[in-house]
Amino acid sequence: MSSVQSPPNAQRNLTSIQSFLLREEAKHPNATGTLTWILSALTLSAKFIAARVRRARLEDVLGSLGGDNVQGEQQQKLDVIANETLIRCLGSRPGVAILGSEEDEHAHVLRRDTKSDRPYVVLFDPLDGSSNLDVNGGVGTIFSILQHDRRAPRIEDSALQPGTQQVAAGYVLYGPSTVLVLTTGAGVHMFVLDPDVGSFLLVQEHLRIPVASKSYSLNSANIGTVPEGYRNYVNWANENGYSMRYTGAMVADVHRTLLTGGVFLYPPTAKAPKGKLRLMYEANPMAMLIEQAGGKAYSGTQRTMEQQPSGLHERTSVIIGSPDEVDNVLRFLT
Ligand code: FBP
Repeated sequence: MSSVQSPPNAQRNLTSIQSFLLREEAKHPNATGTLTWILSALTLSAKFIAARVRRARLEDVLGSLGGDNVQGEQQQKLDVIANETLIRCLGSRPGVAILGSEEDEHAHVLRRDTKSDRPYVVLFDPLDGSSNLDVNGGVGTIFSILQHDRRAPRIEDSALQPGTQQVAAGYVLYGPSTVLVLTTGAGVHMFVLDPDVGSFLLVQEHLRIPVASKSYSLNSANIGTVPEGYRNYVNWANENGYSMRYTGAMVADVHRTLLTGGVFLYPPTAKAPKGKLRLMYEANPMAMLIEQAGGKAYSGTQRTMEQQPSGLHERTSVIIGSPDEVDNVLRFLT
């Protein structure tokens, strides 16, 4: 009789993300199952992308393609691979009317006949922080799901809804382990990919962000060109024993902030007067997750998710994290 004890977690939480989603779906008698379909397409994409990221150096898919994407940023080979993977997985699912990607200038309109049902809009950043790839740093996929808005003047404008309209949001962090964090509006839940089983297993339900923690995260190289209020906040935090952590990948910095508390900031800068991060597929989904976990998310002094978007790739400033720490930043901006 072998004496090797399997770790308690594996015994307790043999809940795959599929069974978790079906359990959540069963709580909504009018659910059509389409959202579950879309979320399973996203988890399938994450497994493919995780495998490619893991083998990137071995398969020589690191580095840039030499061209820029619609954001004017160097496009990494894996940006394109991740983008194509998501479009192939989501594109085959019924119920997806529109896809919007950081890597593509225009939204992909997959369905125009939306009279019979209410399909969804899926927006995503295929590989956030991709400049970290070459140095084996954490990178991730961020996604936001909205219901299609038939009232939109042009069908692709259906995506331009405030973050408060999101029905689901999440991210995948491709780090030492592959972690998926998800909300469908009923709390925040964390899954880890078991590479042996090939399934995302539930490891924590109803995550809550710590109310306060003396830690902030921003690119301090920009401190010279951010508005004065942010500089005053950073000086105050440094004088009050705060630590600073920054990886250069929003997914990794927000994940750490969700688990250990603190605040992540990307203020307006001289280079990016509106902020660098994208509202639709970076700031809004992260805002929904953090608010669902008891935190706060602001752009300047406005709640991020209340902003009315005007374009798929519009940028915004970000202050996101523990409620008390976000309040500490806002004190210096008002
Ligand atoms: P993409 O990699 O998806 O373009 O995301 C932008 C990003 O890399 C964020 O993940 C990160 O928070 C930020 O830019 C880092 O910017 P900077 O290098 O200016 O600090």
